Amino acid sequence: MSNEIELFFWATPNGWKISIALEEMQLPYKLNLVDISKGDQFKPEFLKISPNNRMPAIIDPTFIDGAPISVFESGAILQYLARKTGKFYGKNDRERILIDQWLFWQMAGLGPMAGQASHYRNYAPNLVDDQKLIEYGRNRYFNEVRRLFGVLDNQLANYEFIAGEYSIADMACFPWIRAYEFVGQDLKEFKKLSNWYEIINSRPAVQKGLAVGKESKRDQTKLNKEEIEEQARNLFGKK
Ligand SMILES: N[C@@H](CCC(=O)N[C@@H](CS)C(=O)NCC(=O)O)C(=O)O
Repeated sequence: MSNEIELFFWATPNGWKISIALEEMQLPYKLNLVDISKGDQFKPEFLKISPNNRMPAIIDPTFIDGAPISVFESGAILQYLARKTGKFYGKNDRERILIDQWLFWQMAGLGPMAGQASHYRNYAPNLVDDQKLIEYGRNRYFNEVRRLFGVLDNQLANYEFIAGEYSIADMACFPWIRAYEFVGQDLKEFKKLSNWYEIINSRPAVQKGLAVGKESKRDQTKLNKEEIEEQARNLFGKK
């Protein structure tokens, strides 16, 4: 069996993160094109390794325990490859923590926001009239969150918690699932996710964590005009 890493790839910024890393680390790899414009990302065999129907993803046939391993999410792939090779991930924990901060900044900020900016500049104008853009944008985000809730629901069909045992992955996702009403979702539609939500919500440490800072949070429905304007200036750059 070949030792080559299989790269599931399409030529986009997220795909290039991994092709660049593989080249930099001089790891041999086999390219599998996932033509996202043709819907390859929804093929069942691809969903088995990338349940969020997004590329890039990899399969490494030679994981340390001898069994192959698959990884999706470009940030997790970069961390995996860097750990595997011992390259480009700092010399000690202090350096790694610095790298992690910028990696997560890219994954959670630069990437998603630049992606949406590109969507609204390059794709949305072909899909909808200017007057309909607000409604279109609202629906786009609603549908995307609904899809993501569904991805987690599927994951929880196989695992009690997101990644097997209770972990920081559950702690990261829980507050956003808890905001389901705020983001227009009906949790009842997602059976496993609702069940997971109740289990996490009943943990005393979670309740303690949720109570932190409660008293300093302002009730949005009670803000006056000046407060609304100040908030809009600070949060959304409104002049
Ligand atoms: N957070 C993901 C994002 C990956 C992503 O958005 N990939 C896009 C192309 S750049 C994709 O596969 N899109 C397919 C789709 O939207 O169905 C990562 O960093 O791996």
